[in-house]
Amino acid sequence: MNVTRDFTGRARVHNPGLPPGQYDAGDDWPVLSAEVTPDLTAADWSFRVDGLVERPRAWDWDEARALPGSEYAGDIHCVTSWSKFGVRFGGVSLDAFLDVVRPLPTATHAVAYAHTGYTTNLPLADLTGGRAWIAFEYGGRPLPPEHGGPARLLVPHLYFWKSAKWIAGIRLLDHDEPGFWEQNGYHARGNPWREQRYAGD
Ligand SMILES: Nc1nc2c(c(=O)[nH]1)N[C@H]1C(S)=C(S)[C@@H](COP(=O)(O)O)O[C@H]1N2
Ligand SMILES: [Mo]
Repeated sequence: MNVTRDFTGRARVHNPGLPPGQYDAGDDWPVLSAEVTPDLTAADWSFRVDGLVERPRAWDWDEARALPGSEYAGDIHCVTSWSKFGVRFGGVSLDAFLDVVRPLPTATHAVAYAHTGYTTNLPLADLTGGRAWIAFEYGGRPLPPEHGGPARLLVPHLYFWKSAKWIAGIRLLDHDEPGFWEQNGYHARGNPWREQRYAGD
């Protein structure tokens, strides 16, 4: 961190962990949902991986929770310009699911979809290598319903709209297929460090 003074003489902390155009939301965690929070219990929840894979399959809550646990501790960045530092999510690495279904060599992209119908597209490479999770917990507690509980996708190195709440499945494709926000002008990948907010950025 380095401290600079703005024109009023107020000290401002510039955090090098803050991507361009973002601000630190501090303790706030805004809720951003295009849908009404669904009434989705753990018993109703399931997660499916299919499309260009050798063995498509679905996991129910107990099956998903039985997979080896994995934590993310770090930052998240919303395209509406808030970032949140030092958050902690608990869940299962997406690699654990992909190891079971075995993506075909032709799979290059994915569409993640929610139990509500929300969709978002990602390059498959952004979902592998320990950089994406199915998250069940936040700060050691069950993920609150408004934040995607019982389970959400978490892809913290991309803008947070890629982290689909109430995640229902991921379909692997051989092409990029724009999701909900991407069809409405947002960037196909959404790397906050390159400020890929809108198509063409
Ligand atoms: N199902 C679903 N997932 C979603 C969204 C949504 O509207 N519906 N909004 C996205 C956006 S734009 C952001 S910034 C984050 C917000 O997550 P939060 O409400 O937990 O902060 O969820 C993402 N995932
Ligand atoms: Mo967002």
